Amino acid sequence: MRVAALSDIHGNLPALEAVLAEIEGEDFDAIVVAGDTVAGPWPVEVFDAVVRLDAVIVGGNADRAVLEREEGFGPGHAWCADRLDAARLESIAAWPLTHELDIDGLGHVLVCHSTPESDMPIYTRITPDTEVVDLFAEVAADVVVCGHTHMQYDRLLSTGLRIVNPGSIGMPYEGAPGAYWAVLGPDVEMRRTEYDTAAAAEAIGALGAPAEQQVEMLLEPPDPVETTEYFESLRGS
Ligand SMILES: [Mn+2]
Repeated sequence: MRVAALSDIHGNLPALEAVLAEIEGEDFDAIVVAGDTVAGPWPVEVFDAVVRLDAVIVGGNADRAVLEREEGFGPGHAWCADRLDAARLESIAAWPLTHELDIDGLGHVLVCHSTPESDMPIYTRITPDTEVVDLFAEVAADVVVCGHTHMQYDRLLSTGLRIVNPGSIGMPYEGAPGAYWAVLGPDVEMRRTEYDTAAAAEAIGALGAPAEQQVEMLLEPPDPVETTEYFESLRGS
């Protein structure tokens, strides 16, 4: 079984389309989406695209922020909610926090945005082992596939639990432009799909979407080492 793991699309349709073109050319049995799908410049188009894929989708904090029309956490959540009709908003509200599946070579896999209980905790590739172990103390899986921090990594905890973050399709903090995702099964293969980020940034500007921060990050992707240190400074504060 081969599964495409996508996360943090953040309403970036050109990025998603580039990845889907790559996926179409290969043999995948399933697609999982680890949250933060619709909050961004093309909420409707991205929602429709992932639903058409018959993908397994879990909810993220930014999807929840759209539903709650949250202000101050990031721009544009109410703008996104205004574009999604009642039926789509109802579907988004029904996205679960977790999904579990078995993948040959990896074992039992749990997909969640951050942890099975919450879409909010921040942990990175360098968060102390004991702290990440505590976050997943209740998890009976071989692998956790998560999103949330927009950086690819694959780490093994002292308990034997493997944490895989496929990175972000639509707003990566990787230093280099592109759409980041992963192939699951029989092992884990990290991918970066290139697309025209300058054209995407221009198209977002033409939409009038309140996504200045995303545009900035597409044009000048944040450095992953600095971003990891920044996230670590936020933890526990
Ligand atoms: Mn996100």
